[in-house]
Amino acid sequence: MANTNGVAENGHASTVPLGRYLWERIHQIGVNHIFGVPGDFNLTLLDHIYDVDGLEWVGNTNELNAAYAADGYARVKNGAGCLVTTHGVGELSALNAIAGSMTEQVKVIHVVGQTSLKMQRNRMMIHHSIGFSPDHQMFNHAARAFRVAAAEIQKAEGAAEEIDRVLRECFVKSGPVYFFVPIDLVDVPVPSKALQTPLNLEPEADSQAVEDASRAIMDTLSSSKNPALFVDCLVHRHQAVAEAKQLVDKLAMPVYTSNMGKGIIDETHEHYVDIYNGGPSRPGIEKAFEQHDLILILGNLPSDTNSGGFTRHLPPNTIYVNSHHVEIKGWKTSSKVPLKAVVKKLNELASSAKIQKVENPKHKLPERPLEDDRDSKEVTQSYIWHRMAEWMQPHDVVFGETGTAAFGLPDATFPKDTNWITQTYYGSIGYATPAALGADLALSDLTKHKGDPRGRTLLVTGDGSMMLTVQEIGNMIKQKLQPIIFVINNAGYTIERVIHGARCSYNDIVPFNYTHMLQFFHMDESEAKKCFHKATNKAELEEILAKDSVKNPKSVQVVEIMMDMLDVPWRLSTQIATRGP
Ligand code: TPP
Repeated sequence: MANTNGVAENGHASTVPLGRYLWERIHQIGVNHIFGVPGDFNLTLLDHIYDVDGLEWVGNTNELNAAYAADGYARVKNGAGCLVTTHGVGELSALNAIAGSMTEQVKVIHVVGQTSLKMQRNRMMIHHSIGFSPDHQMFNHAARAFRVAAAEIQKAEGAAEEIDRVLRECFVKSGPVYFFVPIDLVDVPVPSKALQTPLNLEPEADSQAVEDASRAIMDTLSSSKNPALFVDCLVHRHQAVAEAKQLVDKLAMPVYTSNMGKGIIDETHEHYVDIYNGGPSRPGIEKAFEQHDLILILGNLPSDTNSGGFTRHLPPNTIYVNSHHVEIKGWKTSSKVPLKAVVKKLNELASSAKIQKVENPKHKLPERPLEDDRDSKEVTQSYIWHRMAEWMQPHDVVFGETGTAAFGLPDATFPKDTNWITQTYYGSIGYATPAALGADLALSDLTKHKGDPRGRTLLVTGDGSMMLTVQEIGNMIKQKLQPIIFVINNAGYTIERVIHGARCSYNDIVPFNYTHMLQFFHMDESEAKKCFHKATNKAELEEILAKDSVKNPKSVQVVEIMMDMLDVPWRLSTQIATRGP
């Protein structure tokens, strides 16, 4: 016999409500926190979250922030993040962030509470719909280009299988997926038997094709005189970080990365060289990279902002280990050759391969030149990023928001096990603040459930970007989180100023008085005073960085840093100068 939740008293229910099935599965694949905003079409669906042990509702101040938070959570967990929105108004507000997750191949699960089947069939003029005979699926259709799969649930039969299929797609393709749940289907019973078997989230692999491709890669590497490895961000998305690190040890070749792949390979590793970004690379790197006669690229993402405005020069025989296939000497494997399986196989083959020993060219590069402005008392772009990197600790999660931070931080060498997060390809400003909320929750999860050391979340954002999604700082306080937020106060959109219209009013912003921010977001007045810090020059910044309460935060810390409105990192000015067509 089943209880009110459809769960049998012997613990093995034959059915569960559809809503519960969905949450059980989402929890099983590693999600512990649900982001989103309630609405009258998802309330009963939200009720079922509380039925699942270990699953917690977080809630956000708007749906855009919820989707960004789910993205940040997913990146830190190296799994999926999840948000819930309501029909029309809610799902549409999340769409920009979902598009970002699609572009950057992040696993975000978007659950939409829809109008009832009857309302949909009769095209009723229900609130949040459009027009006189509204198509209630209009919003669903608008989101088609921004997801890798969707479950458009219209009946109980087959719904459980559809949920499983779509969750699997989220991992296999690494991207956002949607679940559209009509409000009248939330409580219909669906078979629960499948819940006893964990979902298989691994992509299907043709083992012979994986073996053949890996052997071909090893043969080509062995015949090269000066090979190198390039590790990019899709290695992370396809959950092959551990395997890639192992390969770096085994191949013992020089390793380069991109702006987005930074941090995957320990930057203090003996074989790590630097970011190779075509023209905007550190002095000496472009030349060193271009001397290699063969490059093995893992998880390439060659967008303009991730390739120095398309100025990378790769030898014609470059080997690409892509998400689902390998390209070698112009020959492409089938699509059943997943990245992780290939890197694993390469590790097996590497022990017996005879690969040319190549010295790390880093040791022959000139020292970083001293900055012209090193004696400046002001906080400058050429000073701050290296200083910040010295201050970082292993296991930190570091966000560089689109703006000068995203171009400045890549210049600095991070400690081991730093998780570097930027939205370098999609570049939607406002991303990093809510994503940092998601990340800090994910860090708590990892400590609680896996015993990982509690890393810190460092959010480095421009004042212009933070304005878009600043409300989520209130949520950080509410959730008792402890990120350290560095706000670059350079009086507006500096990155845009250096592209065009340096002093035009369109690059000015609405100025904030950050002194009151934490209190406005309901931090206790005396605590808020201790948690807000302002640096108008280097000496003040040094004092702040030395404080134990900032180094080892127990609550949200805000550090406002005053900088010049036209000062930019060299990587940004070089990238602008070398911009492709
Ligand atoms: N709107 C969105 C949603 N995303 C964008 N990328 C832009 C507009 C264009 N844009 C890119 S960077 C930027 C703008 C407006 C300014 C960022 O300024 P800020 O955060 O203050 O950083 P700074 O460059 O000053 O360090």
